[in-house]
Amino acid sequence: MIDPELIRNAIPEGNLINSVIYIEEIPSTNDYAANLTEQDGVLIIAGFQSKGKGRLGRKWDSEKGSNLTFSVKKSFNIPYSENSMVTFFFSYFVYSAIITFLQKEHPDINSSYLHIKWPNDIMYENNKLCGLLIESKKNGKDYIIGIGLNVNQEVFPKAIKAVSLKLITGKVTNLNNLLLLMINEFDKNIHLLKNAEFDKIYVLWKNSTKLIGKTCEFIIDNDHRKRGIIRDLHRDGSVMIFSDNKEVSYFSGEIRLMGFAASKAQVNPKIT
Ligand code: BT5
Repeated sequence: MIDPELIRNAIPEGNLINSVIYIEEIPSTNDYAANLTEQDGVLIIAGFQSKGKGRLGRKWDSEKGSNLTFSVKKSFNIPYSENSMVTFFFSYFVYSAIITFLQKEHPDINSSYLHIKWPNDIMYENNKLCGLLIESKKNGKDYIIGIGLNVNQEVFPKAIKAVSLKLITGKVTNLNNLLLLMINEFDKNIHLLKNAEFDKIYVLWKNSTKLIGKTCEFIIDNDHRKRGIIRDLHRDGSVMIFSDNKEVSYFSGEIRLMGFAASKAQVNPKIT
């Protein structure tokens, strides 16, 4: 169970989070954050979301009290054209926090099976462990970073190919410790975003994907899908798919990998 007092007392001061709101049950932490007048550095945690949101109108379903569902509301002074960096930053540092957790608490588990799937899913092999929903205003400054991480949930509907840390490790994880580990990971590295070190962020993110060269079905929308090869992941956030003898870049859509086989990822590259 989340202990909001413990989180408030242990949260690193200053760089990222100024206040912590815990609510037992709300429709969506992202929607709650959007309606807050307070702008900068708010962490909103839900015990349960009755209408958790995914991207493109999809749903995020998470069992009561078992998982982490939270949002960070934060302003970043970066050009709108670079807004994919916020996605890259948070996806990468969620991924690296999970790797740190697994290596420290469960060294027997193969953390190299973790990877980021475009645009911002954290996968363990071919199953989804964590999803991020990042919403921004056109001014390019105000962001809501919503994170759903499956921690102690053991049963998921078959159709969604989900996994949790409990299913990976066999052990129950303390939600407070894990949340603090993630917030510390963001806080420790937030200077990369603040100092516009975009090349570094992009390389970290790109190196933690395992997609380039893989064959996929690319779902553009309900009526359009293509089979092709993933050629590149661009700095602007788009993915380049080679299909029908041409390369086309897409900013939204979904990748379904065909015959995924995990290969070793670059784990925790050094940040200099
Ligand atoms: C995402 O969307 O993966 C973004 C999820 C973000 C959730 C957080 S929780 C805190 C904050 N407040 C919110 O309201 N949302 C954010 P997308 O890539 O569209 O994936 C959605 C799809 O993932 C669904 O259509 C299902 O197929 C699948 N899915 C739903 N719940 C899942 C779960 N718990 N684990 C794995 N997959 C799930």
